[in-house]
Amino acid sequence: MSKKNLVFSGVQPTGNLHLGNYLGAIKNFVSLQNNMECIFCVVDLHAITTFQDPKKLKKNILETTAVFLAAGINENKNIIFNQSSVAGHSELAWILNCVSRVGWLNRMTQFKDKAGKDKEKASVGLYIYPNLMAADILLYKATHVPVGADQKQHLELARDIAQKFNNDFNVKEFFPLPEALLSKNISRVMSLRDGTKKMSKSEDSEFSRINLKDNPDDIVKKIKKAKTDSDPIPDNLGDLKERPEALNLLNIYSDIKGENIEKTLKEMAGKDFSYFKPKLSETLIETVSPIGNKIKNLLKDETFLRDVIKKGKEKANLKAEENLKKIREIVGFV
Ligand code: AQP
Repeated sequence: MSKKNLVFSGVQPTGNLHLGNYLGAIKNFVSLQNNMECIFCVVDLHAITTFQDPKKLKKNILETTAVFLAAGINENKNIIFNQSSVAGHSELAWILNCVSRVGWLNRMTQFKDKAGKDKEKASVGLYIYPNLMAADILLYKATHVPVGADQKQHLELARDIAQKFNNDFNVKEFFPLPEALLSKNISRVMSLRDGTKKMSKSEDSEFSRINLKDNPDDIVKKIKKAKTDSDPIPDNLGDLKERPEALNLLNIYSDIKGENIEKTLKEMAGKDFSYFKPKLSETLIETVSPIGNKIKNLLKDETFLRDVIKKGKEKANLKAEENLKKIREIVGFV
């Protein structure tokens, strides 16, 4: 099957973009743009699956656009746009709602985590979110999707939906089966307060995450307060099995340095976290602060940011409409 490679990925404009979003996904976007055609989307339709204050949502859509640009995504080479501006996402999502199965959605662990104990009160949108994610990807016939490990299950569902659509309508290989591209070193950045939970925007404690807009003082404070234990750093990975917080900090350090964790363990073996933490803060400040400063500067020029997503929308819409025309025909719409 010789299908043209195409990357699609999205980030929700729900504020507080953090180190997990950057190391798990956005950093990967930046390297992929050199070898593949890429579409990067501010997924505002996903954001409203939990209530968003309309004023904050507008601000966050522009801020997420600024994060893409500040991280190094080239807006001329790639398509950057917001999801709600291309109506095809919602149209294909409805078609795929009718292809996807209730039993498949019931297995999605993110819905269980996000809906919590009172799932009767969660929005229907939150429940069918994975079908919309499948539509986002398949609308462009994307072949590769860079995501953090938390999205892997949704991507497997997108493959199942694509396969079922191809079988149901007897259009072999119409939709390519998209592949997840996980970051090699650290596909899941954990909370700084609890090494068994992922770093997340919605976690109440600011001390659980490093935000991309944090200033150097915040970073130093957060790393100082990050949970660890009193044992020294071991010389092998096996000894970190029962120490999730220690493993997380060492993983973050290694990923930012572009080294594997074994090399970090060689360098740090026998040292205490009181020695390691200032080194980690320094490394984080070198990487995060320039991105944070660029985000803050870009936010001063709202007209430019609006222009970037407007141009992106026009390019994305052309591609979406071309595929949708065929999809409507396959489904039997007149
Ligand atoms: N902790 C993480 N480690 C690695 N990757 C992560 N991603 C998110 N958190 C981590 C990846 O970032 C991309 C964009 O995520 P998103 O903002 O669209 O949604 P999310 O996964 O729901 O992000 P959050 O921060 O966890 O938000 P809340 O708190 O609202 O649930 C995705 O590729 C994701 O895998």
